[in-house]
Amino acid sequence: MSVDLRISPDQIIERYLSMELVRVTERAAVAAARLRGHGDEKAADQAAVDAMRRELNRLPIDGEIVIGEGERDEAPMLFIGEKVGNKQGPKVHIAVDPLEGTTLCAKDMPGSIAVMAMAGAGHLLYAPDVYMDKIAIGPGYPTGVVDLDASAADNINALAKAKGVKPHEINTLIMDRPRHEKLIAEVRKTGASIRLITDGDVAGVIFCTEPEKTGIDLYLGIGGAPEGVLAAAALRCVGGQMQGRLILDTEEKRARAATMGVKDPNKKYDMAEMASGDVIVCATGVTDGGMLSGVRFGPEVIETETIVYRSITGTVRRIYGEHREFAKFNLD
Ligand code: VTB
Repeated sequence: MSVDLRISPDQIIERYLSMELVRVTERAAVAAARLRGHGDEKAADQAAVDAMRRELNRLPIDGEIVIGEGERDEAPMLFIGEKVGNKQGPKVHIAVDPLEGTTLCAKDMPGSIAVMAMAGAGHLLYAPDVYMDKIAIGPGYPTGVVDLDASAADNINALAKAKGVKPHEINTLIMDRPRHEKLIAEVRKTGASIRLITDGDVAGVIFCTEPEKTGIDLYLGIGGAPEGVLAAAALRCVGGQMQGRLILDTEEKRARAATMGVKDPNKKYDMAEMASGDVIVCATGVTDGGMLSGVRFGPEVIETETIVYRSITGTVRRIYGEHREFAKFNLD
C-alpha cells in the first residue's frame, strides 16, 4: 500500500502551528509558576490566562475559544466564545485550561500544567463549564471493552480479561472527592487498585495511554468537562478510548448547553465526538508532575518542559526549553 505523504496547505498551517502552541503554553506556565506556592489560586490562574491570551492573539489564526474558563460574563478569563488570534489565518477552535490544577500551583504540589488544544472549526465539543462523567483507557484494546454506562465492576472485569490479567491487577485513577464514595467502594470490591488524585484529571486521563510507565489502566469518575475535552483531544492523538457525559443537572445548565448546540443533555460522547479532525494538543508543566517537569527559574535561564501531540500523524514531541530573554528581563 502506498501512502500519500504530500502535505496539504491546511496541514502545513497545522504543522507550523504546533510550534506556535508551544510558545503559548510555555508563557502561560512561566507566568503561573512565578506565583507557585504563594497560596493565591486566583492570581496564579489570572497570570496564566493573561499570558495565554496575549500569546494567542499573536498567532496567525482566526480563532474562537470553545472550551474556556467560564462564559462571557466571567471575563477577564479566556471565555467561551472569545475570539483570539490576528485573524490572518485559518478558522480554528481552541480549548484552553491556562492553569489546570490551580490549587496544585498555589500549594506547589505536583501536577499543575498549562494546556490547550486546537482543531479546525467545529472539531472540538462546544460545551459549557460543567462537570463531566468520564471513562478512559489506553490504546490496544478492542473497541467498546469498557463503557460509561456499565458498572465499575463490569468495566474492570472486562478490561482485566482483555489485558490478560486478574481484576486485582488493574490500576484505576479516580479524583478524591466525596461524590466518588460509592464508585470507590465498588472498585475496591473488585480488588482493583485506586490512585486517588486531588486535582489534575487531564493528566489523569492521559496517564492511561502509557500504563507501563504510569501504572494506570483505567480512569473513572466525574471531573470538569473542559478537562474532559482536553484529555479526549490528547487521547485522539495517541490512541485509546474515552467516553464522557456532561452533567446537566439543572434547567439553567441545560439551557446554557442548548445555546451551545447540545441538543441531547444526556448524550454520551465518544472521544471522536469530543475532538475530531486534525487536533494539536500542547501542555507545559508548571509544577513538577508525573507527565511533565515544572518550570525552573535559574539566574540566567528559565527552563520549561512541554509535550505536543498531533493527531494527524500521532506524533508526540517533548520540548525542553531554555529561555534566556524571559530570565534576563523577568518576563512571563
Ligand atoms: C478536575 C481537575 C481540575 O477540577 O476536572 C476538577 O482536573 C473537577 O472539579 O484540576 P472539582 O474540583 O469541583 O471536583 C480541578 O480539580 C480544578 O480545576
